[in-house]
Amino acid sequence: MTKPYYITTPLYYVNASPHIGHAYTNILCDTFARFHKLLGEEVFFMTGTDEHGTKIDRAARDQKKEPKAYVDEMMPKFKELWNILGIEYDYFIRTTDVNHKKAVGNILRDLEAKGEIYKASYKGWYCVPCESFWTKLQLVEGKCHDCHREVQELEEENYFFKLSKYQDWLIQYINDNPNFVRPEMRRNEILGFLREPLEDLCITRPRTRLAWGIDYPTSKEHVVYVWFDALINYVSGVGFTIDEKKFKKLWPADVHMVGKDILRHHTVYWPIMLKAMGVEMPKTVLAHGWWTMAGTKVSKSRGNTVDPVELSKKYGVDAFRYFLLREVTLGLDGAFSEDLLAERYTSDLANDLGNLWFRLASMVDKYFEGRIPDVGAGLKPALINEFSNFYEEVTSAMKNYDPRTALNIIWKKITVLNQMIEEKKPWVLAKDPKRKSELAEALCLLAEWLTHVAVLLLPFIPGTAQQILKRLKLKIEWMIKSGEEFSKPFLKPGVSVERGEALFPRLDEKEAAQH
Ligand code: ME8
Repeated sequence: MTKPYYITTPLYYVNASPHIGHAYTNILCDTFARFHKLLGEEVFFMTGTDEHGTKIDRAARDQKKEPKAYVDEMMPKFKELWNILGIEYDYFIRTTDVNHKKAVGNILRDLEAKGEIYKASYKGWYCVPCESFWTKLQLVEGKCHDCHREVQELEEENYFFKLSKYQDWLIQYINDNPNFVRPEMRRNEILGFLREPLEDLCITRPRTRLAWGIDYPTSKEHVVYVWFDALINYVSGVGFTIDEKKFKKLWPADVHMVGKDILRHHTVYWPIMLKAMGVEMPKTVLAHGWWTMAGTKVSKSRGNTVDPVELSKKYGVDAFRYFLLREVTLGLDGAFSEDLLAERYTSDLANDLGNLWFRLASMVDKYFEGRIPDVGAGLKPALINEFSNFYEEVTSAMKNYDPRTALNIIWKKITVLNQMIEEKKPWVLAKDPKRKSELAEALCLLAEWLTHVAVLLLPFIPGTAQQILKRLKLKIEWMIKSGEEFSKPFLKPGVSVERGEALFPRLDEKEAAQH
């Protein structure tokens, strides 16, 4: 039995509502998950929320709430957004889940028993207003890393995880496994970082300073550092130390999708934690870039967030998904502007895809009473190759984690189909009864191609792709297991087509309809 494709998102902090950045990561993962399902694979897609630590504790206190009550109130905002955006996850994990907490305790006990953890006195620099503890290296000109205010030296007892012991192993591992850290520029960045000696990682906080965390299993005075807790979700969510059968079925993850901001946690701390635990490495950590506005990262702390719900309402979920997937190459930063989104909507979706559907359906209506003409054995065998090349190209881009290229290939085809209409001029053929079979063949060919386009669009813009297939009376639960299967015609001869409303109404009309 082949192992299911296991894909994860980061667990988002619940101290603010999700914004376009969080939406981007989840849309990427959803698209890959759907693509692998389309290929007939079993998929396990996990997302969730990171609910412990100083940030959350402080946000709760600011609102005069208990941390647990606060996270219970905030978490549903994420589920609601995933629902709106059509994110089909299989499991939603919260770091406050009982099973997760159990797994963290089990792992720590085991690592302590193996001698991977030690207790030591820790000197650091503490910023009182930020309630943050910094190492000397993290200070910025001797001041707090975040707020640049004065810090004071503090000493406290903590538990440490032996990161440094595994530095040489990690460098070797990253060198030997070119797909472990992607894209390549991030791999180089991490190898650069590893040229400096690694410090052991302080994995606890004294309860007197921070009580909102998972209990450290062997000391009542400490709670677990939020990152050590959160990273474990990738294994606890699939049953590690709780349900070994499930774990064996799903681990290792095929890909941890993350933003470049948390690359180091995922490509230094996490692999070393797994190595010390004696657990296999995930196949790939893939770091995407940032959405920026006016040159700065969109983020809750900078207060320049873009609301995905508003944009999805205004342009439609598929247009929002399409824009994020098409506008930037996965791995690079992207400058967000609503004008660009509106431009993509009009040019690519309304004009290219929307019009293609509209013209085809109208001609089938007008010349063949709404039925796709039956051309018998008509479609040329050469087409089989064309379908299968199309499938191979798109699939290979997606297997290479490059949804932008996949969409470029699909849109190139859409352009060719629109050109075909211009060249064939079905309205001229229709005037000549002797050319009726030529007309039938042209429309049948267009309809077949559009069907193949729609099938490959299912993972990217699921609502629209399903709509097209529905209008062509095709069932929408697609599974293609091979290029060969994709090469066959999909349409039933003589099927009646439902023209329907415009797939992407003009923006001015859409706006008028919303008021
Ligand atoms: O870091 N552009 O949570 P977080 C693109 N809890 N993606 C962005 C983005 C932007 N401007 N802003 C945020 C945490 N993201 C930890 C993770 S994992 C075990 C723990 C996305 O709420 C991107 O995926 O700060 C980034 O890595 C993540 O949100 C950070 O979310």
